[in-house]
Amino acid sequence: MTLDESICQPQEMRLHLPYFTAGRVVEGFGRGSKQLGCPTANFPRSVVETLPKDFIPGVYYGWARVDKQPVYKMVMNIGWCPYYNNEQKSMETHILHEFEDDFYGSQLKICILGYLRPEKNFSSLDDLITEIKSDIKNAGEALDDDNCLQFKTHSFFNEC
Ligand code: ADP
Ligand code: RBF
Ligand code: MG
Repeated sequence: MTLDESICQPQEMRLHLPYFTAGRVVEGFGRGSKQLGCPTANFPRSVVETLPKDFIPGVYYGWARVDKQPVYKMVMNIGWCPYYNNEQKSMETHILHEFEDDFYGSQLKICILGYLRPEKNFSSLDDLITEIKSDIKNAGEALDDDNCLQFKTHSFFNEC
């Protein structure tokens, strides 16, 4: 089974996944995602602007590498965060690993493999956090599939 057949949904995303990109980690909205148990490494506008125009906003999973550290699982949000109604589109990556220190300014490489769900609004911050925890679990499980594991060692992560 090819990657397209197994995990690239919705249909329109078949053209774009897997999607590889990289950039420096910048300061995000400073809302204390870290305190909520879900720090997100934000990409600069230059990286967000290179996304294809028809790349669907939503929650995605894939692999991530910070500088020369190992490649880890990641889950990310792409869009305007309806709960916060942001004016600018963002790409924020939560890496499924406990880092000892922040890594602002580091190079972050990601490979996006699959789509989990659209961005949603929530009636409380607790509901948003509960949904994010479920996303983390779903991403972790999806990435254990052989169709995803093969991308963990992709040469993209070793190129300078
Ligand atoms: P900001 O609003 O500046 O993005 P966050 O509260 O989202 O702040 O924290 C993000 C920062 O936390 C990242 O830029 C990174 O330096 C650090 N960080 C530590 N652990 C992780 C992790 N597991 N995933 C993503 N970022 C992490
Ligand atoms: N923000 C939303 O407004 N709606 C969402 O459905 C949503 N889903 C997210 C899923 C994941 C896995 C992550 C990491 C973030 C998500 N966010 C969502 C973004 C969240 O609001 C953001 O990380 C914080 O506002 C900090 O910028
Ligand atoms: Mg962030």
